[in-house]
Amino acid sequence: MTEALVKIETRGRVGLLTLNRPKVLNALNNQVVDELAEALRAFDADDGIGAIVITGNEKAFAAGADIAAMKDWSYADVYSQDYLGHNWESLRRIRKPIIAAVSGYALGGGCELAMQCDFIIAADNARFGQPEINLGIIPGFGGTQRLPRAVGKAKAMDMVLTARMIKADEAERAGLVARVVPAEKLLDEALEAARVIASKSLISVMMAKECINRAYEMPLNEGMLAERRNFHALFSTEDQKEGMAAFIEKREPDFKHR
Ligand code: CO8
Repeated sequence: MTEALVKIETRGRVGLLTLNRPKVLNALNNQVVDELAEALRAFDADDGIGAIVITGNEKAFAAGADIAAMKDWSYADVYSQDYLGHNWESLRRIRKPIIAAVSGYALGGGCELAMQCDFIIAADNARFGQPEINLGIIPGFGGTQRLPRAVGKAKAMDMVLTARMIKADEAERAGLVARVVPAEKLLDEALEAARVIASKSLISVMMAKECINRAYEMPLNEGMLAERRNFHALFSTEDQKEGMAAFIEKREPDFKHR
């Protein structure tokens, strides 16, 4: 039996996925991505889970796609297997929030995987980069698309064209990461953020995620309308009644959908 490359755990209502190929700095091959996609789909379908954390180890979140696996592939090989298509795309369809807890290197596909998550919490030793240009290729899982949306064109061009890595503090200033924390507190901080999210009404959490993601796909007017209609729809839920009643009654809400 092949060894699992993604460790799957639960902490209360939080699903925790740990990339586990430490000898190659968690380089992402098809097996890792298949396991990741399958675990994410299972957590998404599990009523006991309200939020998910993806992490690596102290030295690397992931140092990119597996160069050793890719090096001899031809155009026909990558095209026919739709490399970066199928399972990589399925990560986009997960409806529950996913936090990337990044320590050490998040390079190439590793940086792209982190950006694919809903937000990134970085350890102070984190390094982000898109070094594909050094290999005679370009980013292939959103680095030319999500990175400029996150950090703006100038910094994205700088990172993609020169392969310059940025440290956690620069990544935070640029808007790539939500928080920077001391390395030894990274997992606790990410799990606590996920626990907080998982304590809310899942239906409003998923709707908020969906609306924010639409901001990337839609013109402002359409996005505003989609937000307003979803806002209206939430008034049909028990959780809206409970959340507002709890506020007025000065108590914690007891949400049904979580
Ligand atoms: N693929 C395969 N093996 C890797 C990778 C990788 N991406 N990164 C590191 N390794 C291996 C090394 O070969 C080495 O193996 P060994 O011990 O057998 O020699 C081991 O991990 C440790 O690495 P180093 O000895 O190099 O460690 P250092 O601390 O000296 O350097 C670095 C760390 C700077 C991170 C260095 O390892 C490095 O530059 N790695 C490659 C980074 C890179 O180029 N990443 C981009 C890859 S291409 C890509 O991601 C395309 C994106 C397509 C989308 C994919 C979707 C997810």
